[in-house]
Amino acid sequence: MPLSTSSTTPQLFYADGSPYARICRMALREGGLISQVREQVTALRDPAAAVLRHSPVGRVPTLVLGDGTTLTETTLILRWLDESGSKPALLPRDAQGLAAYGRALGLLDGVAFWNRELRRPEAERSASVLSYEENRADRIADALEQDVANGAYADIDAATLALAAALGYAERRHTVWKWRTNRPQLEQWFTRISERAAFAETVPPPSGI
Ligand SMILES: N[C@@H](CCC(=O)N[C@@H](CS)C(=O)NCC(=O)O)C(=O)O
Repeated sequence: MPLSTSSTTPQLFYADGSPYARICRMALREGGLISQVREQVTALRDPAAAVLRHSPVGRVPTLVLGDGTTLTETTLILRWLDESGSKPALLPRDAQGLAAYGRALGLLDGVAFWNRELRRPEAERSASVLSYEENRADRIADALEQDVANGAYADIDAATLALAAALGYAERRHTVWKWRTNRPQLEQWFTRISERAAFAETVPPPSGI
């Protein structure tokens, strides 16, 4: 399916701290579609946020197509990129690839939830949520340490981009989690992926957490 002409260029709404939007931003670069989609920064959790003019969901990533159709959810946007000619294709087709993508997204969801709890005033934080999410992140990262040692997350696809976004988020916006400790394989993997232009061009600002 060819992409739209310039008057109807699709717009990808993102926030520079969002790891989900970063998956799509890296995907655009890795898949050769960056010149055909306009990236548009938006505020979040703000009634004046630009993205709210297109979607009541108000989250990023949000992809607004030339005809006004609006896609939310990272995986659905990756699917649209694949159908629009992303090379390489991003969404895995086999069960192993899907499992790897799900595992990386599970890590990202958990860490994002943990981070959200830390952004609440200290008196409102739940110690049990913090502890549960830290344990979940460690548990998944221990499994990922083995996966990477066994050769997983080697291709440029949704699984690899999601893992890069999750660890990149931990690195800059969730530094309370010391994910590198006792995980040399994951650390080496992260060093390698960090060298890619798609990664370097989308590094999020630090959050202070
Ligand atoms: N399940 C969504 C998650 C997206 C998400 O949580 N985005 C966050 C930024 S990292 C957001 O837009 N938060 C603003 C809000 O919740 O209003 C996806 O896969 O795209």
